[in-house]
Parts: sequence; structure tokens; C-alpha cells
Amino acid sequence: MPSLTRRAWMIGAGATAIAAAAYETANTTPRPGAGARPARLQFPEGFLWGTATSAYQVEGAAETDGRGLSIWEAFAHQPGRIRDGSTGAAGVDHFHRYKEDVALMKALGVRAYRFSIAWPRVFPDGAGAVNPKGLDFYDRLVDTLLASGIEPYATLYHWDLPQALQARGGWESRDTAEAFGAYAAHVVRRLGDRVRRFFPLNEIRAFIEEGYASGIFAPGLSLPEARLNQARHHAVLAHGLGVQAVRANGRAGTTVGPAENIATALPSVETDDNIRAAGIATRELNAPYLTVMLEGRYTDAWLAGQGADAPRIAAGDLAIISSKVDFVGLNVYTPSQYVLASEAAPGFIALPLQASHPHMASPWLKLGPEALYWAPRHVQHLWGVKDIFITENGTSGADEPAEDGTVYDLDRVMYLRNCLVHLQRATAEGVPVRGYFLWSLLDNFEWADGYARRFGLVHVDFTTLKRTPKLSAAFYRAVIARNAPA
Ligand code: IFM
Repeated sequence: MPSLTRRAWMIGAGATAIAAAAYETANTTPRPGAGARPARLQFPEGFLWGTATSAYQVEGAAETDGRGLSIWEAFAHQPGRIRDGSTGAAGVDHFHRYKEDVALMKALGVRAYRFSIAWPRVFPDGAGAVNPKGLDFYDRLVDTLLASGIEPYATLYHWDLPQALQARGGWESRDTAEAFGAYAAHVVRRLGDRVRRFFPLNEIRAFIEEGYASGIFAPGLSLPEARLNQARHHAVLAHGLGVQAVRANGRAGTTVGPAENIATALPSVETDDNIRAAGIATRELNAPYLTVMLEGRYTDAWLAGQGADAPRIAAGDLAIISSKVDFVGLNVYTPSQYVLASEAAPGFIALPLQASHPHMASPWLKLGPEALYWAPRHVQHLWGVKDIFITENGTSGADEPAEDGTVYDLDRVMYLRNCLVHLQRATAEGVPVRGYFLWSLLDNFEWADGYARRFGLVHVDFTTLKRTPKLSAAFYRAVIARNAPA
């Protein structure tokens, strides 16, 4: 084991003991009396274990090498927008510390890293003149990953829209979708000799609903329904144009698919009628996002609900939006609804969640690990998808360092173990989930929560930027080594 790897885990007396125990569990065959693991708890052979971050949340170096401004800088500088008054300008300096971060990934044993490319680094004005240095950092990152045996999975857009495009209407403008297609083509031409897996846009639902409806994310708008629907439509159009750009410019064998935060309905009781109802609800809950991307049509119920506010759809748009994808990536944190079957249209009743329903450190993150089973199962059953990845799952935690400096994040370990048990159930039943990316490798800039919510497996001291693996890192390392959730 390389010395950096070793050092990363030797963190305080308590953590050393825990890390040592995790290594032992992970690296030895069962000892007499320890009991062999029943095969049914295993993930399939070759299951891909990874971790994920995004550019604006980790990179920092916001003014380095000609990077342009993004909507998040503009937004974060408005008083009251970010909970702790911070910005992502410094991130956690992944831009300069990427080698240390790749070594941390290697210590975990991950085989894949999902990161995003900052559009404003590549086209500082969103379109037009290319910044010649804009992709240099990603060249270095990709080479380091490959040299470490970690496969790069690149997201082309993780919410950091160039501010210059926002000034021209942002996602309300069709031009933004077209500009995204051109940017995607440029990136794939440059990195496509080494990067073979691409996600066009991360969580369209999140950046549209929170950026253009609730206004809690950049650009901070609360649009009337018709304008909101047009922004939704342009974002899924960009997805389709991104898929086409990857196809047109990638090498043979390159694959592409969405990374969408599917809204998942769960059957309150697992009976056939409730399961069917949960499928109907999931299709409708995702109507302007995953459903139109995979079906090439907005559902009748959704269109009827929008009435005169429905989006204007140009000829050919739906075919672009539903361009064939190779896989579907799902970001799954929390269920959206628990449902009961109903004879009356639309075929389900959403049950109100009790006030006592537990949540994690982020109040939006309700506990409901069964979503890791139902989200991919619905996607397989509704749309016949044959390759699914969990492109994000993880949680914020209390994350207070103990006296020995270690974060014993039992809440995160508990959350992850539960989620992975349910995901393993899906694979055991033949749902084609091929891999899992844990969000996130590092504590980072959590959007409107600033640095006040931590999602990392690795604790970052935001003053010194020192990285210290948490207990959950030892947990994840053991999961990977055993290829089993518990
Ligand atoms: O940090 C975010 C990420 O950028 C997108 N998915 C959800 C994560 C946790 O909120």
C-alpha cells in the first residue's frame, strides 16, 4: 500500500484501530467462527464502486487560467442567499490538491470517479471564444485517475452556468440549450480519447425547480408556470443535444446517459396493486424530466395539468430530447412519496408523511432507504432500461470531530448501510444496476447551505483544507472490498 494511502487512514488512535479493523475485515477470508457471507448478500461480480463530486463544489481556483463567472458566483454574492454567507470560490481546492484526492480514492478502493467539468472554464462567455487553458486541469485529473486505475466518469454540466448566458436568459432561452450542445462537443473532442463515460447534465429537476421555481438556488428566480415550463423544456432539450454531441464526437465504445434525481414513489405496502400505483405515480412525478427523456413525450396527464402553460415544442424537439441513451444514472437520496392504490384516476393516492418521519442532518433528506430499491426497479419496469447506475447517494451528517480529531459519523454509516442493503436487494432480484457512486468523496460547498452541511466520506477542515477520512470511509472501503453491503 502506498505511504500516502496508509497515512490517510492513520488518523488518531481511535480511528487507527477502526481503520485496522476495517482492513482486516475487508482483506481476509472469513476466519473460523466468523461465518461465511451468504452469497445472496453480495453485489454482482464486477459491480462498479465509485464516488462523486462536482466542479463548483470542490475545485476552487475560480479565477485561475481564464475561468469566466458562473451564476453561482453572482448568486452567492447576493446577501442572504447562502446560509453561512460563503461562496464556492475556494471550494476545497481540489483544483490544486487533486493528486492527494485521487490517492484518497485509491485508498477507498473505488474504480470510478464522477466529477464535473466547469463550463465557464472552457467557454468563459458560455459560447464563442474557447479558453485555450480551460480543459488543462481536466487533462491532468483524467491522466492521474487513469494512472491510478480509476475510470473517469464526466458530467458536462453540474449547475455552474456561465453568467454571460444567464444575462441572455439562462435556461429560459433556447440558445442556452444550443450553446450547451456546442460546449459538449468541444469537451468530448478534447477528452474523449481517455474519457468514455459522459453524463450531459446533472439533476435537471434540481437546478430548474430550485433555480427557477423556489428560487433557493442560482439564479434565484420564481417564475410563473409558462416560463418555468419553457425552462424545463430547454433543459431536457440540452440533455438530448448533449447526448448527440457525445455520439458524434466520442470514440467507439463511448457511452452516455442522464444523471437525474428521479422522484420516486414507493408502495406503502408491497402488494401488486400498490406497486403498480407507485409505478404510475413515479412516471407522472417525472413527467417533464426523466419521463420525457425516455419516452419522447410529455404524459397526457401532465400536459392536461399545464393547460395553456404547457411548453412551446418546436418540430423535432421530442426526438432530440429522447435521443437514445446507453444507461440511466439515478441520484437517489430520499423517497418523494409513499402511495396507496386507488380505483380513481390517476390510480394512486399519495400518503401524507407523519411529522415524526426521521430525517438526516439536511431536513429535506428524509430517511427512506427503500428508494434505492424502488427507483431502479421502476426505471427498469417503466422504460425497459437495461443498464442503471446510482450516480449519487449519500447524506449530510452531524460530523463533529471527536477529541482525537476523527469524525465517527455513525449516522452516515447507518444511512449508507441501509441504502446499500436495499440496493443489493434490487441487484439480487435482477434489476440491472451496474454501479454506485457515493456522494461525496469530500466535504464541500453544499450550494445554498454553504459549508454548513457536510456530505463527505473525508472530512475537510475548511480553514486548513486538511483531509481526514471519517469512519464512513472505513465503512465504504470494507463494502467495496467485500462487494457486500453489510
Ligand atoms: O451536493 C448535491 C449535489 O450537487 C447534487 N445532488 C445532491 C447533493 C446533496 O445535496
